[in-house]
Amino acid sequence: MFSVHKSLASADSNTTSEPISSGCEGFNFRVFRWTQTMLFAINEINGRTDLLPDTDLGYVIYDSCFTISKAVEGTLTYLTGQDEAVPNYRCGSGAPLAALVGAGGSDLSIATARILGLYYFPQVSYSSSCSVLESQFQFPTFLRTIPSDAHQSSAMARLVLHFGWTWVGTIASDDDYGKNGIKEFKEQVEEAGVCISFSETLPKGSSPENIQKIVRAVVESTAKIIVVFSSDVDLSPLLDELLRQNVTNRTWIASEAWVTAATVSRHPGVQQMLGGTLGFGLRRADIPNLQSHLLSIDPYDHPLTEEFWETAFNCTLDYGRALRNAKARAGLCSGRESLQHLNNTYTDVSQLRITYSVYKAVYTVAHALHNLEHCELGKGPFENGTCADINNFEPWQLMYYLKNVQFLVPHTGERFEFREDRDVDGLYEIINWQTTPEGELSYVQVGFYNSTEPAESRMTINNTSIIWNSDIFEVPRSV
Ligand code: TCR
Repeated sequence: MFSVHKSLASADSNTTSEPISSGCEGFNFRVFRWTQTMLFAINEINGRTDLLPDTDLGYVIYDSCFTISKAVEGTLTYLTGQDEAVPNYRCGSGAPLAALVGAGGSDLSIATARILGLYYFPQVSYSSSCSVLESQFQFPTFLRTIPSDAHQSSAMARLVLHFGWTWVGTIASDDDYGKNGIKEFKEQVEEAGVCISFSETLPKGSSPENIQKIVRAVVESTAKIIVVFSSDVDLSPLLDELLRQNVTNRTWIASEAWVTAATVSRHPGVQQMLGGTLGFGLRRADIPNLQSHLLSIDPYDHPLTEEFWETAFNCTLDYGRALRNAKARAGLCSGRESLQHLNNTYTDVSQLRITYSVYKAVYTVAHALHNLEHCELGKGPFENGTCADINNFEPWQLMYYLKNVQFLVPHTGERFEFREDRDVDGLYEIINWQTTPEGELSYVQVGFYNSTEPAESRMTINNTSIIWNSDIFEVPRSV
């Protein structure tokens, strides 16, 4: 489950006709790359003779549209295998359903995990990092390949204290991710004597008045350090307005969800405003062959690939539809356009961070299934040493194998396993946005954070390699 679209198309709330499930809008190229990475990993696994040799993985993709209701609807459709919300996951498709990879943001995963938890059905999330999801009591079958934000909030607090800043502003997205991330950050810095100049919440959906209010808070405050816990999607409207009003001379502290977001850093004219940004990114990986997979997709494969193509090339694939639909884009495309020359975040494999997390999530499920399939009768983990049947297992049986999975991730060699609490360690690169001679922003790693180290040595940061806002080397003051 991926938020391939950024929002619901306007929901009609009148009740004079039968309500229908709303469509979605705002195609997200970055998330589409994650979706294709899941397919890439599944292909890779199905081609292997050492991992699940006798079983092929299948998939269904649900678009959660950055919206809780879509995530819930998708989960129910997935469990029922039909368009009715009647859980009956044994019958549906014939092959047993294994696990949900998703659902996107934490607010969506919290909703889906509550439903899946009822059936003890496993969910492996690649991007839901909210610390609330740590609760095994509330979310018994939730696992993730991204670290909990408990680590990131501590890391941010440590960063602020490291530079001696005592007066900062905060901005959070209006969801579990932003609110919890900022709350935990604030608790830690306030305890250390830092004062919060302002605390603003970004609106979901369009709300020019709220955006103006936040801009005013930023402009009027003397705090020059602003900590933002938000995804790029929710942050963009604010940045547009700050840019319009030419608000510069601030240092921005970025949470993982926007620290390497091309939608922000490649936005025309942001260098002045956002140069010098410091933030936390997941560790980057290289996945050979992923790019050729991304470039080789067939536009006619699926409605999503079709929409991807039309959005990317700003054209219409189907001549008949172009004639019928006045809203269709003007130009026609042939389906043979070259993705290679498309300068788009979809084909950019230089920042595989969440992408790598998706890759690991798929492998986690594959290895769990492999171990389930190759269980030895009499030595199995279930009652009296019994095993589960790969063609007809129960969700809790797969859950057992997921919790205990251990493997080396292909290509990177990283050793993967869940900790006792089903989370992974908090490892982050500290990233600084520096302007290149060509006038573009580049992401430069200036430090590292490792939650498994003792407190004193968790954060290493190379002060002299940081270039601050307005291209200076001196640490900005915020008192
Ligand atoms: N956790 C966020 C969602 C999110 C995200 C991202 C969205 C993360 N990283 C990158 C888009 C792009 C981290 C959450 O809600 O838990």
